[in-house]
Amino acid sequence: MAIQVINTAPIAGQQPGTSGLRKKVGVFSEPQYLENFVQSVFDTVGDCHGQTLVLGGDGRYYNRTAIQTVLRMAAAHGYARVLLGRGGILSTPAVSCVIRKHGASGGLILSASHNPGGPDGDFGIKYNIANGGPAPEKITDAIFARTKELKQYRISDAPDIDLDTLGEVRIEQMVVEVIDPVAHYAELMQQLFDFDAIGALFAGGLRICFDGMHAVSGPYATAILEDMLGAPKGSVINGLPLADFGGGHPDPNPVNAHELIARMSQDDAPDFGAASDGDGDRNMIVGRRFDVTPSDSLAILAANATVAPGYREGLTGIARSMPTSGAADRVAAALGIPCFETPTGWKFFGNLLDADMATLCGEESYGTGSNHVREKDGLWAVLFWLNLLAAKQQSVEEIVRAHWATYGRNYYSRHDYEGIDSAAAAQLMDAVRGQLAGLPGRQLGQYTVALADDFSYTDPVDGSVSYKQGIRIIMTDGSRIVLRLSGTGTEGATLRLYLERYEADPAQHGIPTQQALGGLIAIAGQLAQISERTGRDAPTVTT
Ligand code: VG1
Ligand code: CO
Repeated sequence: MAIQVINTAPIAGQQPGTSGLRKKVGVFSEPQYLENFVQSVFDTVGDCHGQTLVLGGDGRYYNRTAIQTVLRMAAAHGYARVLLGRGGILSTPAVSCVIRKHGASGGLILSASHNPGGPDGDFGIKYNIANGGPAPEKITDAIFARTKELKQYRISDAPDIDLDTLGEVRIEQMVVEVIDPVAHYAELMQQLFDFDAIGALFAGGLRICFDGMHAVSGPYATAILEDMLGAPKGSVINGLPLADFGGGHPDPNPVNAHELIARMSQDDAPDFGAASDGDGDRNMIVGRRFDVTPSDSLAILAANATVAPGYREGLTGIARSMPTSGAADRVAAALGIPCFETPTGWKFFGNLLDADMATLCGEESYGTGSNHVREKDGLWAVLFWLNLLAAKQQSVEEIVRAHWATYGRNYYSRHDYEGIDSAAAAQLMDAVRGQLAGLPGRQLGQYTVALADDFSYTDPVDGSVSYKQGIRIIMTDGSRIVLRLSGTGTEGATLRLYLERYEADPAQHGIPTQQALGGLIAIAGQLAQISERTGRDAPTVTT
């Protein structure tokens, strides 16, 4: 075994987006593509000697090859130890958990999360820091800057190691410890939730369906829901991680998780349904013939947090991404705690959690989490909901309707226009930006504009500022239209249109969502000339 220094040249476009670097598998497997990026990460984080790195991925195509490369490079940089999930598997929240538990200096997650996988699909890589959370922008910016000047990378010429046997092996001076991907995570969940009460629900006949979507969460859900909590075998469907996710798209929304939605719509539907995404950090919660909007889910968990042993003491604050509905703000106000509004992406929650300014965080994109780790966490949200069902002895739908009756309902929807022309998308955003100054005070349909801006965020902990985080048009009654471009896609651009309207009157809580938001949808379409500029007369995905 020897450490080699290989000459390379900068590769364009290695800029991390909302959540790491994501590209087509074909791009990632080009010579030196992965090596260049990993070298830039190691150069940015500084001296790795004696440090521990956590490594794992969501099992998608190219995962096992990439794991071997990262191991050889970590060995060449002096890491003392790598904690590697068996089979190269670790969910994103499990990586966060293991980093924290073992005092690792960081972790590399190999995943493109909710993006499709397989040889023609996407691959991705993300660096997490010592608190277990995604590297903040100043680090991802520095990594990108480094990719533009890279001349060499360091790698061991050691042979591949066996990824599937628990225990320790060496590469150069570095110990690779292959760990059970589930054990640490399951132990943490046991500390946070009332497993006896949830187990009693299953013993009493509660039926659930958890759709693993052939992605990383299957083994976690099977171990925790079926083996530890006693849910009947078969409660977890599509539980085996597959390199191509079984041909599906592991993005848990009612469109992609159609098998789950079909089951939850049957006459003998289970009482509770849930799905997670490629890397296990998202959650979709479904009742019988009843979908829970992610923004509502955050608000409901916050309002009832003390039912779970891990949150008995209450919350210090709540944080939500800007496009996420204001339902959580109403709960925060009632609890007398602050609610923070951050840009999209989990990296912005890290400082608030570290400073104990927020306990629960959430995004409208099926992401919810807390200070137990520094990532959003799909199965955690599912267990929280089960703990809530156990405490309330009510159905999912009853819990949501009761919440609306108390706090009012924030009607909410997101319209995605995927794979549109990048230049047209940029022009659309610029054209709306150009109108912002003239909007306040203007009457649009039944609404009057109160505020129109391009959201910028000043981190209350370190004072760093992030600009251009999404256009928001806020009406005098609090209704909102938000527009931004996705930072996770790999093909063309994706326009996201977020719509929100608050309704206090319980008699008005039964309107179909798209109808309730019809006025705002029409205004957004006109302001942004969406169909003219995208060439689409409807969104590709509506959630
Ligand atoms: C999307 C979501 C965002 C989420 C991000 C990563 O980003 O909107 O809320 O944090 O994906 O989620 P964007 O830039 O495409 O809107 V995951 O589960 O793909 O890591
Ligand atoms: Co994800």
